[in-house]
Amino acid sequence: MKLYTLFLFLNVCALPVPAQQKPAVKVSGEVTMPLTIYADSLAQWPRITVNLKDRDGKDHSYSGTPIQAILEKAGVTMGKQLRGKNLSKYLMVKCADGYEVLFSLAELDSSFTDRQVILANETDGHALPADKGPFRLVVPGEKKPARSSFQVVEMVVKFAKD
Ligand SMILES: Nc1nc2c(c(=O)[nH]1)N[C@H]1C(S)=C(S)[C@@H](COP(=O)(O)O)O[C@H]1N2
Ligand SMILES: [Mo]
Repeated sequence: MKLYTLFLFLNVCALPVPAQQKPAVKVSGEVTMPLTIYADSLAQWPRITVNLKDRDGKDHSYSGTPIQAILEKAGVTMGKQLRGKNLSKYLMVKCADGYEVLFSLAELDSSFTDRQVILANETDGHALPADKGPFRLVVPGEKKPARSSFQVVEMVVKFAKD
């Protein structure tokens, strides 16, 4: 009888732990090291601040990690490796509400452009509000903020060719 109880207990212990619902951004696809970035781990990454006008033309500051640093860490072909066939790769950014925006890798690489696209978690010195956060892709230097996607949950790198 006791053995049976122990058996039951072990079975309960072996039940899968429910998946954590911690907000995160997954980086996958044409990467050598898939990553998951959690809200509390963004502090470990390099940080910069950029400005972005909102849809009403008002300036706001956003702080976060350059997207290039994240892609490099995941082993995406950036920098010297971004040539030849690799120039046909894109980054698709996916959001909690289904919004999706696309970038060619060259748009995000400092050997092609001075523009610094960041994965931001703060605006004007505060954490992003719930409806915009915890992560927003901030794309400075465009005429409108339509590609500055909020509630980012996934970033996928793929070849545009099949
Ligand atoms: N996830 C998500 N991000 C989004 C959108 C959206 O519908 N969903 N709209 C975009 C558009 S069209 C604009 S103009 C800006 C608005 O950003 P703002 O609130 O800072 O002005 O958010 C962009 N980011
Ligand atoms: Mo917009």
